[in-house]
Amino acid sequence: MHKQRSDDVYEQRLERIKWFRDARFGMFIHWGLYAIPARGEWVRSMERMSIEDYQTYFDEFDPLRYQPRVWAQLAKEAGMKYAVLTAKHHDGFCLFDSQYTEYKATNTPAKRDLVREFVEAFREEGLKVGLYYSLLDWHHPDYPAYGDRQHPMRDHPDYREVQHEFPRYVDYMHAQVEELLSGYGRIDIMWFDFSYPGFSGEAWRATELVNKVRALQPHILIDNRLGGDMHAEHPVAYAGDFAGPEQGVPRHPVTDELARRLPWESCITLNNSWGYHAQDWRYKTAQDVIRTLVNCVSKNGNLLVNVSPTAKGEIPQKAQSILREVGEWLLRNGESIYGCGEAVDQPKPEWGRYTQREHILYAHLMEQVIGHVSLEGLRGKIKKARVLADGSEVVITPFWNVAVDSFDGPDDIFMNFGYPAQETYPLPDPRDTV
Ligand code: H79
Repeated sequence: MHKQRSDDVYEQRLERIKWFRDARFGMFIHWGLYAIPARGEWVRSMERMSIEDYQTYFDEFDPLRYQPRVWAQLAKEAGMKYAVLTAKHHDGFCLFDSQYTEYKATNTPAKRDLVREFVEAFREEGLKVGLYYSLLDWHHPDYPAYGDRQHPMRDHPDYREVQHEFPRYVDYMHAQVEELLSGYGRIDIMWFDFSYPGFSGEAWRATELVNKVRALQPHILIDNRLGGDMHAEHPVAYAGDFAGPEQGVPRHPVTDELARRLPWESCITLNNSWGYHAQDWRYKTAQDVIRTLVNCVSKNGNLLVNVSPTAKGEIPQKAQSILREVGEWLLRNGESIYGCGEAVDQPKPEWGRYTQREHILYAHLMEQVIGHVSLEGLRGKIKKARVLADGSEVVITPFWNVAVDSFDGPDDIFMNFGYPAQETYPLPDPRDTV
């Protein structure tokens, strides 16, 4: 009986999450007042700034070159299929015109509902839209510093004397989530961030919250940061639709206690900051991003890559050029990413990774190989092999225990290891023994 219910929940999620699995690659956007100090989105906490210290950024926030259509076009060029914008980050500043606070973009010199423009522009470009909403709120007077280990005011001498009514904050938070999910059309992802151990789940009245979310947007996907254990055989209602590892890729496909595959999404920064950081020049290369994307897909996961728009509303040129380069690769190799997942019964090969869709196995060559690429365990199972990027034939040599022998091509594939155009080989029908 119980088992039946659990299976239903699992199956319903599989159905709901289909587009997400197909999409595989999305854009995270961290944008807010912290773009002005330009030292990352945690600046208020790290530098122990009071609300007053931070107020100057509110008073001058004026993103004159904010054109979300330009962001959406970049996301498309990058091959991304969805985007998630910080409607509110930990500093409590709302990019949307909330009726429940004055701490919002419409009250700054920007005078615009930045979330509305975002959802409209991204939808217009055919992208799915998600909203990030911080459960932490360092601005709201009823949000308790004692629950938040990194609250900017936590050690402030006067702070303990301030009267808090935490339930009022939770009401506020619920009301804002409802506002976002009823006033902005179809929202595809609700990305809550985050819970501390012991300050999670029902502390947020999470069951009630998730029920409201699903009532307003039945198709919506919810991340797993409200709390609860996604991996349980019978997860609580708020445990989420997908796991959300941050700044890393899991070593194996993510599974629950019954060893069933769970959807997941790794979110990573492009340099080392989420919010705009003017001095952070340590960007990943396009190759890093491509390899990380392949890594995720080879384990059934998605990749959400962050961009950090400036206070003026532009995505830095460096980030743009990296993402365009990734998009260039995806143009020729996207078939091995979108709608693909882990290879059935194929362990990770020595030279790279496999992804698979139905009967096509994609071999991503990521390491320099001398001589030949060994396709262990596939002897006699490959009908034919082609270079995905240009369609050219790859010679299979059964002599070497099933190997793709080196060959003279327009570009030697083994010199081109890992990047960019020719790393991917479709190997049709591995399960059809010839
Ligand atoms: O929104 C982004 C981050 O701001 C938020 N989640 C992503 C998506 C987040 N990152 N880390 N955390 C929340 C948990 C807190 C980490 C901390 Fe720290 C470690 C807080 C203080 C030490 C990271 C490093 C933030 C400041 C320094």
